Amino acid sequence: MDDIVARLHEAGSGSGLVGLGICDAEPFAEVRTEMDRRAAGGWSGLLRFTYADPQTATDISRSFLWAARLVVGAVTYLPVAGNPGPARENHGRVARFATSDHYEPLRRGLRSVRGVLQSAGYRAEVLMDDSRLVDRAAAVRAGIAWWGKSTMALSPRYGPWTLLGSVATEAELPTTLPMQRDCGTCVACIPACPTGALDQEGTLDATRCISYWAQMPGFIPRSIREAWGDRLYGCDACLDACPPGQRWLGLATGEAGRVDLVELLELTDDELRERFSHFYIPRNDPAHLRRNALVALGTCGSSEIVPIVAGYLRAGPAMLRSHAAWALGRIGGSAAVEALASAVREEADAAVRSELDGALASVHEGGN
Ligand code: B12
Ligand code: SF4
Ligand code: SF4
Repeated sequence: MDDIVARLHEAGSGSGLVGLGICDAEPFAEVRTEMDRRAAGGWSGLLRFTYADPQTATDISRSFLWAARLVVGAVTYLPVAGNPGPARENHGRVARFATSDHYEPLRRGLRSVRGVLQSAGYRAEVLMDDSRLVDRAAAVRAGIAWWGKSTMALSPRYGPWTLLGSVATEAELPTTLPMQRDCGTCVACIPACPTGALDQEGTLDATRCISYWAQMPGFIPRSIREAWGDRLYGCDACLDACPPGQRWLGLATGEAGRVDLVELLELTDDELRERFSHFYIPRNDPAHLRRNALVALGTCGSSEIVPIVAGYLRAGPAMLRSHAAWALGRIGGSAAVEALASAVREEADAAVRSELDGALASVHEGGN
């Protein structure tokens, strides 16, 4: 077995994995309890993924009866994912994990690990961002990370800047020891969260998390929009604040992840799907990307783009009409007021009318 372990490390590091550990495949009982607690508290919101079936997500034997071990791998997406650079008018920002398909190197690394196991005659299956496994729990048990208060799995060298996955196998490999480390007295991520979604016990209230709303269908609550900033997809605020990740983050100097939102609003559905094919887009409906762009323009939009945003007051689903109204209320100016006032006279949907009224009131209060 030691020989296979050496080959696993060789294959993993040779294909870009920066961490590799092995743990048993016993059910993650405490994680199951934690998921149930979050669901009961309403903190998992309408999350599907692992929350669709927590029992399966925390017990790998329900998917692979033969699984005896999980070989857990990590990649880092820095420094390649770079920095969004200074805020720019009419430009949104993509969180670093999604500036391109950073899961691809992880997929490659895990497949080469699987290859070693299969060529030694063992069954092996790759699980990566899969509903059948809580990746961070496996990483913590396999000793390649510790569980941070931001809920991120942290590693000493890369902090929170990793993506995680596993290979389930029947090979009874020797396991690695969990890491003897924790966040200590640090609480930096908690005040750094723009929406107060984190607490000192390491609970994330997903219903207050910007990253959650960027991937959810429907209307984004106004309180979340207020804190949204110029984000288009994902949020890195609790990762940016994390001291163990600072040194590694400091090496990411290239600019990446800025998106021209006006250009985005002019793309067709097919063009949006193609350009952002590595994003999780709810119901595969690109209207959700336009919605996110409108919310970001509420923070970074200039008065010149009012006609483009105003175009959304009349066309498209109520979700877009509402978010366009909100954005115009924030951008302000006489052209925005005119567009809002004219739309409110014609709007038939009561919820959208209320957004239009709210936007007009906020323009007047703000003295724009
Ligand atoms: C649902 C989900 C989300 C949801 C909810 C996240 C959450 N914190 O619960 C949303 C959409 C908000 C989200 C956001 C993000 N996500 Co996400 N997400 C997932 C997904 C699909 C499932 C996570 C899950 O079910 N967790 C259940 C909870 C209970 O467990 P956990 O927090 O993940 O794990 C910890 C607990 O189990 C804890 N634990 C263990 N025992 C006990 C006992 C007790 C009592 C307690 C309290 C806790 C505890 O230790 C674990 C390790 O930290 C995973 C992929 C996967 N299949 O696992 C990716 C994943 C967690 N996401 C990931 C990433 C990168 C992100 C973002 C950084 C993206 C971004 N920049 O916007 C943000 C980070 C937000 C944050 N602070 O967590 C990475 C995290 C990598 C890492 N190094 O930690 C994952 C692992 C994807 C991957 N394959 O790499 N995500
Ligand atoms: S991803 Fe953003 S909104 Fe979500 S917990 Fe972290 S800082 Fe808060
Ligand atoms: S910011 Fe501090 S408390 Fe939060 S996860 Fe990082 S080390 Fe832990």
